[in-house]
Amino acid sequence: MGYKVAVVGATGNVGREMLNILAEREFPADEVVALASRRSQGTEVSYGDKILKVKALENYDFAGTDICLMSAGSTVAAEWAPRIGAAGCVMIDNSSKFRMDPDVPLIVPEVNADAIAGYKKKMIIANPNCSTAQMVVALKPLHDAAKIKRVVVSTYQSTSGAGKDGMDELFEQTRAIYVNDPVEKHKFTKQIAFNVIPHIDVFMEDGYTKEEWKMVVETKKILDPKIKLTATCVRVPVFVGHSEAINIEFENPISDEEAREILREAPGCLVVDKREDGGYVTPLECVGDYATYISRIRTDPTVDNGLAIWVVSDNLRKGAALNAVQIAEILGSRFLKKAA
Ligand code: 11C
Repeated sequence: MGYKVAVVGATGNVGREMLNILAEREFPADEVVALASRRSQGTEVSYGDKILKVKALENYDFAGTDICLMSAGSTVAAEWAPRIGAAGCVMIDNSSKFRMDPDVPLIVPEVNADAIAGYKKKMIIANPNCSTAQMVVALKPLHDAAKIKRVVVSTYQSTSGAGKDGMDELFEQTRAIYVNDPVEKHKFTKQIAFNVIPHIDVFMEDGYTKEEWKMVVETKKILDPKIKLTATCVRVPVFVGHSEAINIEFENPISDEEAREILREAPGCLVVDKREDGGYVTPLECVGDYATYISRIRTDPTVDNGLAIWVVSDNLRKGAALNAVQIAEILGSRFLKKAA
């Protein structure tokens, strides 16, 4: 007997990818239910070669559902978490609502899969922010090898991180510029077409943005609270795929060649680092893939034991849907143990 899985937010960018990945990876589900707000009721979404009709979340009874993949934002997650848990269903939440709750595990399977065991306290497991997820996949094997002291990261984040509206705004502004129409701004505070915007999520009192703060606190919770990290998060005119330029300072010596060999063997990582024209990965090339790609591995000579790397991944997949499905797979095989 397999699992009954509900995907909440099934019509969104991430919800659709959750359904794709459940099917692609042949998650042992007897039944998959697509849920969304009443507005989307009846919308058809793909699950492998099947078409599912979206049901309204508000009418759904979670009794009998084993796992809920939630990608409907913090408000919906907070409202539904107690009801979902009370029905005996484990919620894997993609929002930021529960990430820093000490009673909720925050998981990237390649880094801290064992912490999933903590789900029993609240029946919730949190999925990290996309920019954190791909970064810690690359940092973990290097941390194990040479102990990271400090990280300086600059991100180049695609518009899909801001949802379908963000992607539409990039498309519409680009079209408007080519046909000489007025450029309209709705989702982003400045024009995103042919531009970059050093601002993701709200500003905090110290001048950092919440996206930058999330990278700090989530890395500490997932990987190691002792790691110091500073981030600058930037939105770029790319549809899918987040990129990150990361400078790492280690406690112990590690050469670029050692780092390359370690990353080649590391789970979830794919090294493409030819030190020649085009011998690196760009966001366009990572779309639809599972891997976290690592390129441009080189020594940072400005600090003792320093490295610089370039990390690219599909933010809708490893940054969201894939990570959630990987968590569900481990939850199923190690804890719920329902499927054969
Ligand atoms: C972005 N990283 O690119 C954000 C999207 O906390 O889950 C995901 C926000 C989050 O805009």
